[in-house]
Amino acid sequence: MAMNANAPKVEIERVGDIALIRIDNPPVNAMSERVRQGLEAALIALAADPSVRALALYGAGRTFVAGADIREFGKPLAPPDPNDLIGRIENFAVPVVSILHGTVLGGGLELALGTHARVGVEGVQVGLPEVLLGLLPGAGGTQRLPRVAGVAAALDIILSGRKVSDREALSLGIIDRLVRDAPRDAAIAMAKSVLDGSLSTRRVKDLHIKPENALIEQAAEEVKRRQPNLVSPLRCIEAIAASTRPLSEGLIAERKAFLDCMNTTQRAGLVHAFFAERAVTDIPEKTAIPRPVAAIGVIGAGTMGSGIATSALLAGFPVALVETSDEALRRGFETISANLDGAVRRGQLAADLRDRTLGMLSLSAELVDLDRADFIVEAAFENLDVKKSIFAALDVIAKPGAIMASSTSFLNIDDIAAVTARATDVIGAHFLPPAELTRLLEIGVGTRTAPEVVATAFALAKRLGKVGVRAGMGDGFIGSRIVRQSFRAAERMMIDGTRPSQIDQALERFGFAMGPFRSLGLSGRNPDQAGRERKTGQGFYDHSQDPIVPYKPALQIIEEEGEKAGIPPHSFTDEEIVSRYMTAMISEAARVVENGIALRPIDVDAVLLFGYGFPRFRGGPLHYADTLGPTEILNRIERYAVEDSGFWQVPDLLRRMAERNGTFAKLNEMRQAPAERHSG
Ligand code: 3H9
Repeated sequence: MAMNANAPKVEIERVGDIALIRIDNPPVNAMSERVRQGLEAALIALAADPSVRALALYGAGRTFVAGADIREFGKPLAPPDPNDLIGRIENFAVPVVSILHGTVLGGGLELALGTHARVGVEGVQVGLPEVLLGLLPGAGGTQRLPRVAGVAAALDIILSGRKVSDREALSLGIIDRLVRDAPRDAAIAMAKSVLDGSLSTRRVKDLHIKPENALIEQAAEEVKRRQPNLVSPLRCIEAIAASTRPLSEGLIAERKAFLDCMNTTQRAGLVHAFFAERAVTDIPEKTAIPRPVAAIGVIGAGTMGSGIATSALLAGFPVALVETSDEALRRGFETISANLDGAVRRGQLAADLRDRTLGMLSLSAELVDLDRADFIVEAAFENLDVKKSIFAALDVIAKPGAIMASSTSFLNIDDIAAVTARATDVIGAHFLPPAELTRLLEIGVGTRTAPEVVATAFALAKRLGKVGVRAGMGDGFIGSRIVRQSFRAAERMMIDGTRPSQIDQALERFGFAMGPFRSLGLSGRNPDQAGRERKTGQGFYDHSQDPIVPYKPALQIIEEEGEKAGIPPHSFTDEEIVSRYMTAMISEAARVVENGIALRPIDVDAVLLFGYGFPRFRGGPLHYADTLGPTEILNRIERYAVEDSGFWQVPDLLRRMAERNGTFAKLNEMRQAPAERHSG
């Protein structure tokens, strides 16, 4: 989109005795330095104009202000300070109304809370999502939201970071009225309503707050229990607790907590994760035109196939599901029904739409019934011969232009494509279990895959609400290959005499959603498979207990194996466990970047964050690697290599980075198309 970078970000328009202030900073009207300067200049000019009787503030484009400009984080805050600006609005002599449309988040809502009345345009969502970025609302949100909505609602909204719907915002008093007009029309109409007295105004700073000490304490206890690693939630609570003091004092407490959080590595990690989700869409094929996709086909009704089918149904697609036997189809149908019930419980699917959604599913034991699907995902057994025979059959059945995807995690897409006469239409679509929930979709691009087929897979990922990440061909795509290597490091520690449960606990304390052995035990989520795993000694936990406990026979086998190998029992400390596990993960990730399987380090981060439960506040393995520095990682590998030089080898990329003072962040910048680099 062509944009004039020098165009004013804030403009005044006079309509009689009303002044409209329009904020125009695409794409989301972030409150950047220039927007703040523009607002300040406009307010100073209007304050000096006695003919102005009311102000109305609104946003151009798709939304009112969606927050502070996240790209300015980590640098000193340039003037004017948002608090001064919002104070200037709150103290303005004539009434100021704000018109809220789109997603009014963070600094955007804080700006609106400084105005004397807030009018929502239908469909607006409001929220203070700073906690999701490792921060707290730093421009009065922790002080003014409790004043309008009460401490309980403020705790809920600020600690969850969730988006509040238009109706809820109205009922909580965050907005005063809902209208249907376009923002500029609403601005004129509402300023007139203020002047004729039909829309009342007030200054939020003057509102009385009811102290809720018990609620504050309860929230703090809960946060300590549920999010023991995170810094900002407790600081949010501390700032909200200060809201019972006069505004000027509360704002000082809020700002101190805000700046403390701004300086944490967690904030940097969470902001990195925010941009990672968006950076992965920058692919070489982004200018290709996606093919239309109206119907989905899924082959395989196991946990994976059923999860993929559920995901597609939830996104509104009709789905044809194919399996070899009626029995397998029946089980698939039950799994999908149960998945949809889960979606209803989570509020992801309206209860009254559940049956209709399930009705979009058709079952068949014949591949020919995929003849109408535009995008077919094969989720059969992970075996090249099985996949080849399916793709050879699909080649005959699928309609021209249909995309044929394999949900393989390790097999080479080129080998699968080779059995068809349309290798350009074959692609990898690696979903992660549980596929109806996990956000990652690794898109494996074969040597011959056509650009528009890649673009279609990315467009589909977006429609499924997933994060598509491009992976080139190699031994395993990005995620499974990296995780296999870190798992091997965990196995080595286990063979050396460290209990799997201890390894899991150390990594869970580090922030992983689940330790490697625990996730292995769960990978086959149906009881048959878990039972088999246990019988073969591959399961490390007894999942029949709640909470699950280490499975004794498995531990016994491990100890016996260690004895046979003549290894004395040895327990690594938590710190050593994390160090070895992460070093193995980072090394393999560096190789995946080095040989081009991942486009950039940030793509690897996205894969681990959105597919493998990597702690978001650590930003991904390669963002975390930068916090250690390449020399430290290199030293660790060399130290471990003394014990096992076959496993621990320094990737060339890391060695070069250590020599040249490089970082993965710099590599991200270098591999970004020049026109797209953030200006800073
Ligand atoms: C804050 O406000 C602090 C204050 O309390 C205190 C101050 C003292 N800044 O997501 P999309 C970019 S903290 C800069 O694809 P959507 C985004 O990177 C902030 N850039 O669109 C993308 O760029 P690109 C609190 C931003 O329609 C493009 O805009 N606010 C910002 O799916 C489009 O974004 C938040 O945390 C930003 N604030 O979703 C809100 N926001 O095209 C964060 C977006 O180059 N933002 N961009 O990849 C969001 O949640 C979503 O972007 C939003 C739109 C819902 C707004």
